[in-house]
Amino acid sequence: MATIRPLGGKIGVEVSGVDVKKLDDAGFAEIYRAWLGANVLVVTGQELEIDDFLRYSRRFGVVLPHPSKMTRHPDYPEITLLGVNKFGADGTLDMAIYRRGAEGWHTDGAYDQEPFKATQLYALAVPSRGGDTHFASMYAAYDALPPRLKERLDGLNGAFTYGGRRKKTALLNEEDRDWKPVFHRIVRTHPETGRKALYFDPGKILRIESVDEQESDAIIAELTERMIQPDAQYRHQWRKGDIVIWDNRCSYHRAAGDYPPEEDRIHWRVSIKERAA
Ligand SMILES: O=C(O)CCC(=O)C(=O)O
Ligand SMILES: [Fe+2]
Repeated sequence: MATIRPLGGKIGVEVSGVDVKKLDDAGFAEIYRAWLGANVLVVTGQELEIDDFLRYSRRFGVVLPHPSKMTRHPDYPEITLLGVNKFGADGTLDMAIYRRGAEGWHTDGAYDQEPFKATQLYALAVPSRGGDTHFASMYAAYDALPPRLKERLDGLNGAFTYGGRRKKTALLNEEDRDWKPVFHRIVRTHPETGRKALYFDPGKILRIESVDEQESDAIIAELTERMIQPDAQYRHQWRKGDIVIWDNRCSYHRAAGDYPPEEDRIHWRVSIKERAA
C-alpha cells in the first residue's frame, strides 16, 4: 500500500510502499498531485534498471539530454551520471564533478528558452556521511518579498546563460561554452499550480532587463539575499534506492558537497521539460 506523507515543513513529500515500475495511471496521478503541492517528491526503496528509470521519468514530461556531454551515460544520453569519474588519471579529485551543484542555490536549466520543468535523481550509491541535497521554495521566496520589490519586479525579465556572470562552464565541452542569453520573467506564474514564484538563479543570471546596470546589480544582490526562506526548506538525506524529483519552476536546490571524497556518491539524473525545444 502506498503511503504519502509530508516531510515536515512547507516543501517535501515522501511516498513509500510503491514500485514505480508497476504504478497505474491512478497511482501516478496521486503521486503527481502530491509532487505539485510539495515541490519535492521522494519515493523510497526502488530497484530500477536504466530503462525503468527513463520510463518512469517520462511520465513527468519530456526527458532530454543535458548539455554537459562529458557526464552523460555513454549508452544513454538522457542519463547524466553524478559522482562518476571523480578522480583524474593522476588521482586528483575533479572538483567540478565532486562539487557539482554545491556552488550555491540554483534552479536547473534556466539557461534554456524552454527551462527545465523538473530534475529527477535515483541514488545508486550513498556515502556514510554528508552528501545531502537541500531544497527551498520559490513560492515562499516570492511571498516574503517586500511589497516595493514585488511591484518593481512585476513584468521584468532576467537574462540567463549556462555559466552566468561567473562563466562557470567546466563540465561543458569547449565547443559548447558559448551561450546566448535567454529571458524569463523573474516573477513567474507556475503553469500548473497558478502560484507566483521568484524565478531567480544567482549563478545563471546575467542582468535584469529594462533597468539600468546599477539597479540590475542591486536587485540581483537583494534577491540573492532574499531567495531562501528558512521555514520553507527541506534537506534530503539519501538512502540507496531513493528517487527524488524536484520542480525547477518553484524550487531552488543545492548539493551539500561535503561527503568523504574517497567514498562513492552516485546518482542517475534526468532533465525533464514540459515540451521538447
Ligand atoms: O547532487 C546533488 O545533490 C544535486 C546536484 C544538482 O544540483 C543537480 O543534480 O542538479
Ligand atoms: Fe542542480
